[in-house]
Amino acid sequence: MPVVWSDEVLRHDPRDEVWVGVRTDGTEVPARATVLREALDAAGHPEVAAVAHPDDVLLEVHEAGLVDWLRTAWDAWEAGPYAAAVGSDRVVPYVFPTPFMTSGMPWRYPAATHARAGVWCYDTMTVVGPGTWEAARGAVDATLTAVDLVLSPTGPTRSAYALTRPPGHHAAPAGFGGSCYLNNAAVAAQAFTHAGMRVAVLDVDAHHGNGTQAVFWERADVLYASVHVDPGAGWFPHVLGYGDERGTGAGAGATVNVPLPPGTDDEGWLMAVRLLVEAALRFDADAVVLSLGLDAAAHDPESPLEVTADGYARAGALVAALDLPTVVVQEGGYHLETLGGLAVAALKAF
Ligand code: SP5
Ligand code: ZN
Repeated sequence: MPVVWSDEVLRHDPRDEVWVGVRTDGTEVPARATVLREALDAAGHPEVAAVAHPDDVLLEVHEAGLVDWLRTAWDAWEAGPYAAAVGSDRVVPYVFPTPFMTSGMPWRYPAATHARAGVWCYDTMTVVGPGTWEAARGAVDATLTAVDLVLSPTGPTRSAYALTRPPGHHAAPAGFGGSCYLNNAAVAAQAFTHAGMRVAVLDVDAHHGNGTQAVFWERADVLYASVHVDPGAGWFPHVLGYGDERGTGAGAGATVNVPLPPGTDDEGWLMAVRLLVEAALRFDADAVVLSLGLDAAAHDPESPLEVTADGYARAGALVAALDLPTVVVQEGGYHLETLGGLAVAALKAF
């Protein structure tokens, strides 16, 4: 299966992330993309260069305000006094105008550059630096190129893998966080709907993809189905991803969540993956977007799930057996020593 690659994805380097008020080592590092690329190349997957795409599909997924802010945030920060005055080399939000702050009143867009980040960013871990926009936008181009490959009538490929970084499934229409900026998987699904297809987004990242769920919450043409560690057990994104979230309006029933307890191993996790695949069958999907987080693996530092490489291989086989046009989008996965092997295992059956 082709691996769609853009050099741009290496340009985002969080360096550090601010967690519970302290700067800790960034987890979503550029080396993730490098180890994935090398492992997939060694396993014989051909590489295809990402092609630049216009903003139209992206702007159907995200509000223009968020996209414009992301495009300009670093330049605004650099122009401000922040580097010189306080030594800050990354955009980190400081005031969050939550509904509990604005209390239904007509609030204004902040005048200060340092107050703007919190309008769009909902945590302190997802910093913006030089190259963040270019990397996130390059990941969107890789994603749309993968969709093109799969939809091409002359193309020999029924599935393609977009080596996306930064990841995307926590990015909502107007809010980003969880190391995500632009929602690659949602962009892929939206692009498939332009071909008149019903799309199943199957999300096996260890965390609930609150952003993707938000994009399609009221949509009848895109199923969002996710297996993840139970937010009720204290895990990110904490406030969404419960089993009773099923979508609303036209989208009622087109959201499926299977939260699992910390410590769940292959057997329990694969049972949940089977539920996602069955949901895609019931939904009568014409295309699949697989949000492939590799952080459910046992060694991953960011999740307490205990999945093995064999578990990922079997999950890949379950999704591949749907035998539908499929775009695989890379999400989380942070254990650099095992990441490549996990990706190779997950893609083996395609
Ligand atoms: C795409 C994805 O997998 N995002 C995961 C976001 C969850 N991040 C939660 C971070 C919790 C604290 N981690 C401490 C890391 C210290 N550097
Ligand atoms: Zn994750």
